[in-house]
Amino acid sequence: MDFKFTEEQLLIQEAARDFAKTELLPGVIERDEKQEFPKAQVKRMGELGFLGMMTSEQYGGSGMDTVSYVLVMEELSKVDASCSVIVSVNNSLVCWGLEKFGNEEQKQKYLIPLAKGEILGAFCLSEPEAGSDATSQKTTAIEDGDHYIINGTKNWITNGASADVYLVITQTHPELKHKGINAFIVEKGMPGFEIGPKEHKLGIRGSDTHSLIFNDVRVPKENRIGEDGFGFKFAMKTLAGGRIGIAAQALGIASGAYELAKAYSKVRKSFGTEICNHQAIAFKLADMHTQIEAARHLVLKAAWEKDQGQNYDLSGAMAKLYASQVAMDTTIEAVQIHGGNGYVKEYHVERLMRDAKITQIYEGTSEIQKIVISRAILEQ
Ligand code: COS
Repeated sequence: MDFKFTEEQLLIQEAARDFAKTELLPGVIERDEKQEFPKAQVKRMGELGFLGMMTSEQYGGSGMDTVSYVLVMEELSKVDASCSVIVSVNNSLVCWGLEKFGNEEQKQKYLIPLAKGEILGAFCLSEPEAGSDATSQKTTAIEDGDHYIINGTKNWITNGASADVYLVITQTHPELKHKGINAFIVEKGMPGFEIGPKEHKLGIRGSDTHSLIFNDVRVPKENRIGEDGFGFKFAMKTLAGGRIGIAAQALGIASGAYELAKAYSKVRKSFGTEICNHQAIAFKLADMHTQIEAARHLVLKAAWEKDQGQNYDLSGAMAKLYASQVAMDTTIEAVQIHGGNGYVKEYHVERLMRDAKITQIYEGTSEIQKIVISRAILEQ
């Protein structure tokens, strides 16, 4: 057992910390308020290699391990969870899925520019009536010669308007249920592909979330990922890794709020002393620190298992379930420690509290994680 990070992991962690402080922090409140997509910041993250961290160098990525990726996710999320979700989706759901399951032509055409950050990706599974119940896909992809014709609607898609390439999960053979599902690479601008209205959200307001509408969109057969009927497995396997990224995001939101609350408690005075000297506050900090450390261990363990080539469905689900709860609890307490100041935007913790909530919902709700965990432990 070795709890030490490698030199390379420490360097990338520091690089992400510096970047978050110097390039994400300025303007983060305004971007949240205006629901402004962080275009310039995403471009910089691409240049720094944050958008294709785990993709091998051969396909334009940084060739790093999952541990490095979660370290970066934590640092970015401490400051700007709207930026980190973009990193998470592009890395875990789009680039990873394409490198693992795409064919060589798909990798050359799409993965290389995605991993380099020259273009951005989106992952489209959720539908108005298929979020948790992911096998109930209503979007159809019907074979027509050398093409498939896609019809339907996707909901709550991260990078909805900003992406260039969309991985779209569809139903081709409804009679086969989940075994009839296919995943396709759809390009922005393909005729019949429309971007719906932007969602007005509680948190991660800088990330742009849209519904997507497909009206007879003709997609060439070579854009199908894997064999006919592989789409559901593709989605499940990809999401299992995505959950590690979101767990790291939740961890970052929690540790960002904790660091702010701790610093504030050392300067804010009440009853003649800094508030950290009141046990009521010190004990909150003790709980926050302990829970964050426990979440960090779960997140790193899941990342490590993935790097070792082990099955990480269970560890990833546990990491997400726990870290997202810690994110919620910690940010609420961070607002409480800040008192009235916690309720106003300048102190950042109210935004982190709003951002935390989504980590219990997307890429599988907490209830879905409990299904995954309970099934896995009962099989053991
Ligand atoms: N890796 C590989 N395959 C998996 C898998 C995984 N992690 N999880 C499930 N599968 C496979 C199963 O093995 C099964 O395939 P076979 O019939 O060939 O054995 C198939 O997928 C269907 O699985 P299952 O019968 O368990 O389906 P359920 O309808 O019970 O759903 C859950 C399983 C709930 C785990 C799944 O629907 C899920 O993860 N839902 C949440 C989706 C989600 O995260 N939505 C958020 C949208 S993305 S922001």
